[in-house]
Amino acid sequence: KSVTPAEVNYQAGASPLASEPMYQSSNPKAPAMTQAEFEQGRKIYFERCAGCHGVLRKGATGKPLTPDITLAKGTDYLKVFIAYGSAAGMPNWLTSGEMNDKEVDLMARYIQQDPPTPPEFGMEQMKATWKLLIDPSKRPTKKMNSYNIDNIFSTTLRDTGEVALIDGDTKQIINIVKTGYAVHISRTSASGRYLFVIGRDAKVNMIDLWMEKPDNVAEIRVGLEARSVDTSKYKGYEDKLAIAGSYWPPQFVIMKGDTLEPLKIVATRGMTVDKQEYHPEPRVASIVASHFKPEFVVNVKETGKTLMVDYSDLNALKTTEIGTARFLHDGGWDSSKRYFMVAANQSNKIAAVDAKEGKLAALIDVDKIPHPGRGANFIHPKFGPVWSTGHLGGDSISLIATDPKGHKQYAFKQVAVLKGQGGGSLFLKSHPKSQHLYVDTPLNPDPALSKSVAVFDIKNLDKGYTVLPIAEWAGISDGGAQRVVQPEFNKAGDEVWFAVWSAKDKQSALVVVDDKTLKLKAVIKDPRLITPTGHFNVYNTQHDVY
Ligand code: DHE
Repeated sequence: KSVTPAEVNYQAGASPLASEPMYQSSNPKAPAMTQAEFEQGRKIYFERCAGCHGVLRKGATGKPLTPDITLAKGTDYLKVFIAYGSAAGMPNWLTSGEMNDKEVDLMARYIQQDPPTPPEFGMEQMKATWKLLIDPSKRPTKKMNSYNIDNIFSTTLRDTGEVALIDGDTKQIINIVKTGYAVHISRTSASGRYLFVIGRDAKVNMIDLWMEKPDNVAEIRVGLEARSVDTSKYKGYEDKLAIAGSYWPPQFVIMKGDTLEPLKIVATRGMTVDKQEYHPEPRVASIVASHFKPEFVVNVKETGKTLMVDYSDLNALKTTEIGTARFLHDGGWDSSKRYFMVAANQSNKIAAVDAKEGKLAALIDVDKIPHPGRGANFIHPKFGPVWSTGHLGGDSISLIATDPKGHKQYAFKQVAVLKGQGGGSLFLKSHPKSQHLYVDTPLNPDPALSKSVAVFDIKNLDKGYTVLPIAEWAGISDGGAQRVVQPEFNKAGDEVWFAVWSAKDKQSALVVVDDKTLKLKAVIKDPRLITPTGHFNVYNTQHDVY
């Protein structure tokens, strides 16, 4: 199975585990390495390789690299692979200039050693990092600012370990809040008052939007590496609980919704859905809160299982384990919020999970490496309500019908495929008030495509798309490899925001487009907006409008 360069770039981000001390057992059969060489190998491994091959090298997007396999191949064979890559998607680390001869030799020897194991992270470790900065009794009892908090955007500043809170009405920065390293997502509590932010280093920050100047009120580290956070949304449980899932250790934790006090940790290690073999490192990918039951929907990547975790009694915890497909990644609700549509990206499938019945509704084949973000919902003139995804591995945009009541014959089938600008797409978006579907292509190797987005007219999907030159509109003179990433609507659904993501030492911007006219509406530039990537509108995130 081949992997595209876009996918490799996407996965090969540095893991915060690079700087963690780890237990190492020596392997007498492996080629000799000095302690210093070993440390360097470990660092490179976590910066370059762990995203695809896994912390324990059991394999995910990339092949397994455990010593039983690598020792049999030997140093010379492994060196060729590392240096020149493979058609299946292994990068050419030497010829691309990212590693030198010495490093290639070092890595070939390193992967024949036993994988070092990062430490576990249980209740004692979590509690030691937990900081209740402002006790709930000392917080405002009403909104103390004049912001229209429903229309605030929380923007990830990836390389500074911060989020920018931006007033969606005035486009002014309200505050730059310190968070974890390389923040991944922001999610809003059921009431819309609190924002939860998670960093790649598994630090969760809780921001109170009622404060005169919204800022952190609590923080905790829930592990050593993580990507997902959400809060309880079922009636009667609004703002009561929060949940965060981690990549390492493979587990999730349920916390108090007003303080982040950790209450219950659950491991995700276990058997895979297909071969039913033990996996020691099943990472927690997307998590959402159900609107139908007091449940969190937890998607476990390497086992290919969706866990419906009933939070009504944390001691007698009931979990419905739904077999879906490997390797689960990102997803979102259909417009009825009954079906969770999640990408099993290495199986090229979308799993539709029925949150009302607690079972798999369908597994739908799509193109190579679906990557929906939360996906985009709209009403198709013929097929009724559809949910859509773009792909990292190709230019197609899949429309999947999601209305088994009104459009039974189409339900959970891929009913149409649109041709977009190209592969390397990460996110797409529409809005109930909009007639448009916006599709980004930030990881496409062609700068013309990574700097622009495609817009489809929902009423005339056959007409093809219009291209919006978003990066050009940002008017950044020093150029560089800007990537336009993630369409996100404002609360009213009449404007769409995009991040123009430049290198850390270059100017970035946010570009706002008028949804009716598809014309430029505003450019937000500020020296503090360093490497903006994801951005999350409070209201739309709170109500799962996308
Ligand atoms: Fe993401 C969502 C994991 C790289 C921006 N990303 C997610 C989710 C997961 C995930 C599991 C779903 C969270 C949820 O809904 O609960 N992302 C990973 C990776 O493992 C990966 C491939 C490699 C890594 O090193 O982290 C990765 N992601 C990236 C990026 O390079 C992006 C483009 C820029 C960045 O900020 O790092 C990026 N990911 C995002 C964004 C979302 C996301 C903006 C939320 C989309 C949404 O609409 O909700």
